[in-house]
Amino acid sequence: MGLLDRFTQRLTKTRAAISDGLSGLFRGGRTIDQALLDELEELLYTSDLGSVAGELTQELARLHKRGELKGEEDVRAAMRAKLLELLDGSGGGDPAFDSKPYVILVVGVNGSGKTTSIAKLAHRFQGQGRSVILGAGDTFRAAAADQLEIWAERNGADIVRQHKDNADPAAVAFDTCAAALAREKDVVIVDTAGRLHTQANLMRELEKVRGVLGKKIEGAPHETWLVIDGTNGQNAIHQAKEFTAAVDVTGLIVAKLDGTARGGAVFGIHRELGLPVRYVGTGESAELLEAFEPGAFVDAIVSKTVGG
Ligand SMILES: Nc1nc2c(ncn2[C@@H]2O[C@H](COP(=O)(O)OP(=O)(O)OP(=O)(O)O)[C@@H](O)[C@H]2O)c(=O)[nH]1
Ligand SMILES: [Mg+2]
Repeated sequence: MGLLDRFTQRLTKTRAAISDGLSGLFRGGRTIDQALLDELEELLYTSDLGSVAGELTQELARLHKRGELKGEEDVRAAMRAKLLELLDGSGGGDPAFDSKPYVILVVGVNGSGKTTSIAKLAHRFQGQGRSVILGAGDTFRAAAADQLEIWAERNGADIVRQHKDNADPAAVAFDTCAAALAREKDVVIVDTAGRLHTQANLMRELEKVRGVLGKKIEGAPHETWLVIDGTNGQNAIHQAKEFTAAVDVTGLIVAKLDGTARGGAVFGIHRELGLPVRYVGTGESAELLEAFEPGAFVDAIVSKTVGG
């Protein structure tokens, strides 16, 4: 099954909101007028396109005035073009892996999907024949390391952790790098806490972890990926900005896009943060992480359901 089919199958709620919503608007042979465009705008807000919704409908109104928008098919085509334009430069996928070990630091607010996404990344990279070692840098809760360890044991990935609450995450980062070098691992992925007593503490801790990684391994972290909870839609953008302001984030992972109609937030997220979307999470199990591809994503949520 290709990526478009997998997206279509997993992003059902966002697809229902946008694609099926569009079919609904045109039911009964309605023609395009301002009322229809207003309803379309509302529908786009529902799927969390935010400021993009107004922009998109203005563009459609402009095309309609020029006589270039005759019916449903034209609307879908114009939406597709505009949405693709909004995702320009957002495409992600795997990094170059041009260092060994290649070090990836994963950050994000608590509950956003960091640890799950790390398990998925490790699964993906191992499937490509790379050896992976995980660093349980979320030392705020011992349970976080347990979660990662269970997964690592099940999948034969190495893990470095400490066995007490509030251990020093910088020490875990140090030990993980040392183990990666000694065992000649290809990829290091370091988990982090999503919450500390204050946001300032958290950002200071992340900087310290980054400093340790860079001291042990030249150029590390080679990537710092911010995990965003896709179900939080527009709200996630504000939280994400706190991270990107404090830490040099190089890419995004938008998790939980399967469970939400708010997948349209990806457009605002990319625009507001100006970062590539490397991957999206489309479910809880290890293989449900997709390299983000704007064309397939837009088609999956905008194209007409065959026979629908
Ligand atoms: N449906 C779905 N659930 C997901 C996805 N990614 C993560 N989750 C779920 O979201 C919840 C939180 O995920 P975690 O990976 O523990 O999040 P975290 O950022 O590590 O959380 P903290 O360690 O508490 O900061 C878990 O119940 C995951 O199963 C996804 O792509 N789809
Ligand atoms: Mg976690």
